[in-house]
Amino acid sequence: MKFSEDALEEMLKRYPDKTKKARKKHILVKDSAEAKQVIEANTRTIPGIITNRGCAYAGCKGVVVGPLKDMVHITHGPVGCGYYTWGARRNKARSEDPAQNFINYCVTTDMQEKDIVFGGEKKLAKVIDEVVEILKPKAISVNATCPVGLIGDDINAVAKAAQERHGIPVLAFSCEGYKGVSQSAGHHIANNILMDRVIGNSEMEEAPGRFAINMLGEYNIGGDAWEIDRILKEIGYTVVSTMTGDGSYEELRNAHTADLNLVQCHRSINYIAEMLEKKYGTPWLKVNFIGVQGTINSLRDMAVYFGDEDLIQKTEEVISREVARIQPIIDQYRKICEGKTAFCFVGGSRGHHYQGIYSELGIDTVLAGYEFAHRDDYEGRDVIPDIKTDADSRNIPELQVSTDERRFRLKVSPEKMEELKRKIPLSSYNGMNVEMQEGNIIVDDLNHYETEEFIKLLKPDIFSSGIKDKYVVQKMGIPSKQLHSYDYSGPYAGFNGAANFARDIAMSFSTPTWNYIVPPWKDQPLLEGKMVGGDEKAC
Ligand code: CFM
Repeated sequence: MKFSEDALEEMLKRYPDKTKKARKKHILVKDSAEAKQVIEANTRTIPGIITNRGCAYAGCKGVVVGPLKDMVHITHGPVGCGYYTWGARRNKARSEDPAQNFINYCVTTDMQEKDIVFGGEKKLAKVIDEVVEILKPKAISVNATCPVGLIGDDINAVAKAAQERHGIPVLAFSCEGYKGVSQSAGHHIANNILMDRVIGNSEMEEAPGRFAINMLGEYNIGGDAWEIDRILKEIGYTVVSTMTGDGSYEELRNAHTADLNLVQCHRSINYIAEMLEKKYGTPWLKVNFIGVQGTINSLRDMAVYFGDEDLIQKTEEVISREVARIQPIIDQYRKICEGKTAFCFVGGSRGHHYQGIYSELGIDTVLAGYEFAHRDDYEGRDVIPDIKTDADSRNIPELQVSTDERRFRLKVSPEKMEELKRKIPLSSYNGMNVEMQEGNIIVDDLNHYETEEFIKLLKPDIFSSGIKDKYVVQKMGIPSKQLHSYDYSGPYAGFNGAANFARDIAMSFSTPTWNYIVPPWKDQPLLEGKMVGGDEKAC
């Protein structure tokens, strides 16, 4: 074991008793000798703790809905909520019709105190009218922020009236920030409405080409989806829609025609994947296009699913050509990276997905975790029946879908499906814990105190996380790589992405900058304080 329970106890000892008990359930040391390692996840962050989590509005508008480029996304709320979801996530988009690409716009109702007192519905209706007049989008989304729910604005009624007035879809998302315990709630709300109002609402009955797929849970951060698209199209796949990076309302309407759904980020979009299977009979396959090996495995699994000889051959041709081109570049960078250690703490998928590429570079991920994932993202989907639904989860409506009698068709026979399930991850995801090395640590909702303490204990060579903790870590003299926005770089997916990632990580290790940093606490007096024994109110 690389990390002892004693060290963990020592670290947690600083918490008041109740907090310590609660946090302990969110931390695991990987130990395969234990039959089943259970982790607590998707529960409320204890008030006062500095978490990296976001809110339901961030998960809905910022993550799932926002990247749809031919829609205008209106933030109904204070200007700050709009501002902080404006461009920071780097979900890129381009369009053949630049007049229908609104990705760089930030539209908000800019709620003021007056609106909180007298209501914001009229203001929202006016903003929708202005958007239609000036930008003429194909569709509009209205995204609720906390005050909207608190004062009781009826955004559904406003959206419905505007839809009738203008003759374009106006979708209302009741994703008030406080719903659920994190942005995960917002993903679910967004999934429900996209499934209910957008997917399948076109006249298209057949996919526009062979081997038709939807790419789910890929948000084109730093151009990732473009690199995946390049590879898939070269092999011969027809990409019907990408949800939702560089995606569009228009494409999404046709998603029912695909033969297979690929799921990159399980956490944010597993709801749509399941509903598409139930409604249209389209199976979903878990893929991971991060890392050379992850990309190869995903491409081979897809080829197995379709079982077409020419497709299998083309897949292998592309893999050998790309590996021959990319591997020598990665091998150069690996010389710099080999033997190093990393922390890999990201939202709900990347904490797992990036471990593969780290290990390809010879880097051991000694600590990993998710901000807001659920137990199945750690322990695998088998655990879903054991997850207790609490009051926070019940707050999010479950959309009941049924089979579409006209459009449902089995893409593969039940026997073939069983056979395929034994070979490839169809309707299945094993979770992060499986791939963690013995003795390494898994932490759910890692907070800032624990970040600093774990860094002191494990002394990682690189810390990968987000903007909220990046600078604290850098001031400790440790390189930090943002795996949310990629720090202005990318793409990191696919073959070209793997080479970019290797270059950026090697660059972090090679710069002498870290030796010059003197954190403020090294040469300035510190205020000392202490907790009063075990009394929760004292912190
Ligand atoms: Fe999925 Fe994401 Fe992630 Fe996520 Fe996010 Fe993101 Fe993320 Mo930041 S959808 S769960 S809500 S892969 S914005 S593109 S990087 S926390 S790990």
